[in-house]
Amino acid sequence: IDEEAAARAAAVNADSGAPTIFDKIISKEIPSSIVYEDESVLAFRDISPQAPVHVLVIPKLRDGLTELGKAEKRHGEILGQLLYAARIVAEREGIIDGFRVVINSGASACQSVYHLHLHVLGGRQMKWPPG
Ligand code: IU
Repeated sequence: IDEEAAARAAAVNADSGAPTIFDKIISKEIPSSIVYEDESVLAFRDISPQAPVHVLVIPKLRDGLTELGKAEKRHGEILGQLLYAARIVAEREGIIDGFRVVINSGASACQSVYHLHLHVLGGRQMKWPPG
C-alpha cells in the first residue's frame, strides 16, 4: 500500500464529528444484543466479534467524545463510568478472571466509529503485543 493510498484511507477513517450508527443503537432504532445498560452507559455485543466475548461499552451522550484523543477534564466522570461498566460486563460474561479493554483512538489506531467505545474482550487466551 503506497503512501497516497494510506493517506486516503486515513482521511476516510477520520473523525468528522458526524453522528454515527451508535446513536441508532442507543435509540434502539437498530437492534443490538445489550449486555448492560444504565442512564449513562450502554454495553452491547460487537457485530464482528474478535473473541468469544466481545462487547462494546459506550457513553449514551457522546458530548464531544468522538475519540479518546479528544477527552477533556470535564469528561472524567463518564470515563470512570465506562471503565466501571467494563468491569460489570466482564463479570456478567464470566471473564472477570481475565479480560482485555481496548480503546482505538484515531485513524492510525484503526478507529472506525467516532463515538468513544471500549472493547471488552475475553473468553480466550489473549496475546501480547496487540497488532
Ligand atoms: P473501532 O475501535 O472503531 O474499530 O471499533 C468499532 C467496532 O464497532 C468494530 O469492532 C465493529 O465490529 C463494531 N460495530 C458494531 O458492533 N456494530 C456496527 O453496526 C458497526 C460497528 I458500523
